[in-house]
Amino acid sequence: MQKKPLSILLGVAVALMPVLASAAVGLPESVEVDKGEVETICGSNEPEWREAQTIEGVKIQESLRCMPDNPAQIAAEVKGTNNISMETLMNTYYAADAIIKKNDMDGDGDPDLIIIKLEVAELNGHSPDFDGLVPTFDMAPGIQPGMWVFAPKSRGMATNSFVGTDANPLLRAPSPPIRVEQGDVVWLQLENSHYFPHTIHLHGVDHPWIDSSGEGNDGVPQTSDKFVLPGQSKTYEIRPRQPGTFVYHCHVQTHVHLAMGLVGMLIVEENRPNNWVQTFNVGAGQVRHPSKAVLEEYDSEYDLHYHAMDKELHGIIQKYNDPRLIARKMNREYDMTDSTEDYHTLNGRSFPYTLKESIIVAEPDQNIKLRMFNSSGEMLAVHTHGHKATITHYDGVEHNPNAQIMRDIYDIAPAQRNDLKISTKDDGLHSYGEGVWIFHDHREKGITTNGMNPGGNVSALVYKKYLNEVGLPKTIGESIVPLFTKKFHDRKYPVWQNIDAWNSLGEIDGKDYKAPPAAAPAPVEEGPKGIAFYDDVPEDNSISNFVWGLILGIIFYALFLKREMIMAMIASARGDK
Ligand SMILES: [Cu+2]
Repeated sequence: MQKKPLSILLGVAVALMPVLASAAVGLPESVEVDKGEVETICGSNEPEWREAQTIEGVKIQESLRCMPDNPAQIAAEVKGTNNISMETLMNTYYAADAIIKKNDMDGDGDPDLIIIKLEVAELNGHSPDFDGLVPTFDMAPGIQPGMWVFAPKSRGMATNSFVGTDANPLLRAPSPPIRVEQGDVVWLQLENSHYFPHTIHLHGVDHPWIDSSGEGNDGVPQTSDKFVLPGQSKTYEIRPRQPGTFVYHCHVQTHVHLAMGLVGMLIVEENRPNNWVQTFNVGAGQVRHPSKAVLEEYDSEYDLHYHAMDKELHGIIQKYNDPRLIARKMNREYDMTDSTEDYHTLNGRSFPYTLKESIIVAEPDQNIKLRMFNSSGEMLAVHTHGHKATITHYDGVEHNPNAQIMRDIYDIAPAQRNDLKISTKDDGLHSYGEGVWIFHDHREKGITTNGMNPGGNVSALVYKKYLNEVGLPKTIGESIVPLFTKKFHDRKYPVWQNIDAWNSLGEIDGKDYKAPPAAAPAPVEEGPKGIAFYDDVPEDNSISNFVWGLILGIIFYALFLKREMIMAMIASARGDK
């Protein structure tokens, strides 16, 4: 008699099991997420800027990238702002005294006294006038870290126009590569247009410790130099006896001032007759007027400046305007030893913007000179796809030509420089042939932006036949167009949405999350045939599961109630007594 309630309970439980099981596999549906607006990728610059041309007698190489340099600006950089027409000068943002070149002291056809003026600019800083940043420089779509850079002395406003906040083209990251000729008398004048003290240290460049007037000339406040205070200026005197790829950087609170961007390449070109070198290479990348010595051995030349940023440090100048507060936050509260590099850049930008400015354009059987510089806080391991380059110079000093080695990974310690020779000879060693070959840091964090991939310092060596008419690589993989959205860099973009015809890997709404997402449909066209049981299962699983469970429950319950009778029947069938 007591068995009955227990039997009923068990029966009900069995009957409800399919319903519970159905609830557990009831998965949220994939939803399609709006991917936001794609930027105009190319087309902001004048197309004729990409052509090979001669301005003011200056030969300017072709530049097939999507955002080429302004040729008038290159003419000013080669001839000096004092030796060009007013018309050419007005086509640039240079101040009239930004680059003065004169005095052919050795009579070899090029000027030997070079006066270069540098200012200090803040990019993406807090505006005292409105709730936004100014002047703005985009590292990637919607990514605007606060930075300080050395910039050539410019004319007019810091912004491009009255209506926007975009920085004028001379105010940008990285601090520009500077080129001088071996033996030149160079006066590098720092006009401190910033709110903090700074100096310039000439790293690796031959320079006397004190200048001709007995003042410090090494840029180090603790040993030789007074601070160059806001509004002051100071001239560093250089007469480099050795050529090479070197560095200039601020030496005040170096750990943060260098990380903020006050660091650039300083290249001393070998002395040759009639050698007018391109004093600035704003934005780095292709050198459109290579020196005589470079052209003896190479078809083209590129400056590749790698830098990395901790968003916490670079956010400080976006929160405060008062220099006293910024000094305390940056130099007393911020702890560099706890920092993490979040942004990894090549020539001031991250992928995909690197494809607009920092591609290397090649043709078969060429020699290309790369000058690589690492101003990040960690070791880099740059890898070239499809090519093994020869390392010709370390830190500006030529490696014994008989001992030069070829690699496909180039390790570069912080502040180090590697000069590379890339040969595009298709022999399976130097090059594997034509294509769109990326080159990137092989520390995996180097290919991320704020920890998200694709991003970081990735760019590409592109053979001319794989470049389209606006200067973008003709890629044949997944489309890169969606990466040119703020939404992607704002982490709002689904990882795999629309990669398949079924849109099986869209997004689900996290708030209603109940169970793991459904598996992708198996890539078979038809399911197994001929099993009537499966074919007859209705589409709606929860109702059919319930009906089948109920029938099975009733059967089991009936069997349970009649168990004695059934056992007796079995016994009699077996012939038991
Ligand atoms: Cu400084």
